[in-house]
Amino acid sequence: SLLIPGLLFMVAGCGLIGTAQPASPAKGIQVRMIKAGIGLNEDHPQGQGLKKFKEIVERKTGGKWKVQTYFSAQLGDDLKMTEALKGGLQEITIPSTSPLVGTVKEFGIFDFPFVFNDPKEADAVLDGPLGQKLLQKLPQHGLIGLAYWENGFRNLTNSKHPVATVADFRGLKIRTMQNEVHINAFKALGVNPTPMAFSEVFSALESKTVDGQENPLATIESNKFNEVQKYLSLTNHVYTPFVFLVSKKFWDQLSDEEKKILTDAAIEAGKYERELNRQQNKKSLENLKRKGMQVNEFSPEEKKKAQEIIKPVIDKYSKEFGEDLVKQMYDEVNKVRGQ
Ligand code: KDG
Repeated sequence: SLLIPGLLFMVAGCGLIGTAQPASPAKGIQVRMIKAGIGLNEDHPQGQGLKKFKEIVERKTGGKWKVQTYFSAQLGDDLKMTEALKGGLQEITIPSTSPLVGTVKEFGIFDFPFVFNDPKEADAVLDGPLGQKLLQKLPQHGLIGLAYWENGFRNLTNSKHPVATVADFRGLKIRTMQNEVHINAFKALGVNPTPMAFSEVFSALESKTVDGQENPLATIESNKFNEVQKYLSLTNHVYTPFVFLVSKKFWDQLSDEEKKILTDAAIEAGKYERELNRQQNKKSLENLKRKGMQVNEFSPEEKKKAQEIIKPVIDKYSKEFGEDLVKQMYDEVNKVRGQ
């Protein structure tokens, strides 16, 4: 028929016009496949947040983007996935800031114990000038940081005895994140710290390679640490955030419209995740008690003592990360407190 040659001509014509145009910058929304991986499992608020992110992005791109989600360190631990982002082999990961100090050492200020009193203070500082200043240190390392999500206040579990005083820390072998502040702060308390990736923690606890670990309540429950840990001490010793990372190699291919969709989705899903995590932490405390964990408080007096003991470590790292930056953090916290 007459129709077919006409169609062919049109297709060929489009092709010609297409090649005549400059290859970049990308316009509109392209078809893209995105690999997003995290260390925690699908049930954890972080997993739910990642699923929410997928749903938002796929909807806003009219299905042109497909987000493939990988949970429980299927693509590797925080460090491995972050390296994959730098190399352009993976598009998204959401690690704790703690193991990222090898890339941007200043993230270590969030490893200082007892900085925030509640999650709202953390939100204000992370979403404010200081948090944004730190995100801007990422692009020179091949990473784009779009938002902070909540990991939360960390609490100590172990299989030996309740930790209710600073003296109770002595002699315990505790898994820590791969981070010098954590390692040295625990050393100061007389702990034998054993840094390792999160994906190895359960079996290290089960085989008694370590006596304990520390993580937010939602993580302790969703990873069933209660099955291999008897004692839970509500130390709330540090608030470590998650940071939503995108590969810069990927980011640089995106149109402005795509960048906006991605950024908005990371923030919106992050708000959802924070809220979910706060609710889950309350539920997890009840669930962990019900499942047989012996829970104790860690009093404000003991916290003060711990702070005194750890102070030389904090002073040392304040110099290393920049005293101005540390001061800015405390100033911003005080501002939120209205002081
Ligand atoms: O997905 C995040 C996890 O990989 C990890 O960052 C969790 O806080 C964590 C830990 O203890 O390693």
